[in-house]
Amino acid sequence: MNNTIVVNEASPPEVGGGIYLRRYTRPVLRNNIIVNNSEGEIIAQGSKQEVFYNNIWNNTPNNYNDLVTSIDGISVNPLFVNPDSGDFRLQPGSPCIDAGDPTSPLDADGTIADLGAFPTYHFDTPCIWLINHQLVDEDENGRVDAGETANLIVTLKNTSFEAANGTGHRL
Ligand SMILES: [Ca+2]
Ligand SMILES: [Ca+2]
Repeated sequence: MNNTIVVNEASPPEVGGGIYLRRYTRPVLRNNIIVNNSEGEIIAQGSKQEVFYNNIWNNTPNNYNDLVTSIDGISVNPLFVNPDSGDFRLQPGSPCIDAGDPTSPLDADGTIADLGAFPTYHFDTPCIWLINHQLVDEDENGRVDAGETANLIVTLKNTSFEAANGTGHRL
């Protein structure tokens, strides 16, 4: 789930430049972006795949081959920020934003999951997220005992496309 698979190649006669699904497997492909791959995007051999909520687009010579189960998803340009330089984040307005399975865990901004590995959050101003925190006590026994000091280590990330300067940013 939530992979971004771009510009993979399989040399003929090999197939499955994007994903190759062997017979008798039952994978679930969900919330992925699979674009611009060559020699076959998803190749399936008679297995029962569940392929939902993916953006599968512009793969050559085709997007699917021999898939058994129904397919539900989109096939459009994902509007990466700068794929030529390896930046596969989603531009604001990308059709992959909020296009994931509504029953998947929500993105960090509380919206429906984006497709792919790099969700874009819904803020028009820089926003800094608390993505991890850890309380480290002196003797590392997991509690701050009476008279003991501890360090709170926080990890913040600016999830927007702009620098966050000054004050007033949301945590
Ligand atoms: Ca989202
Ligand atoms: Ca302690």
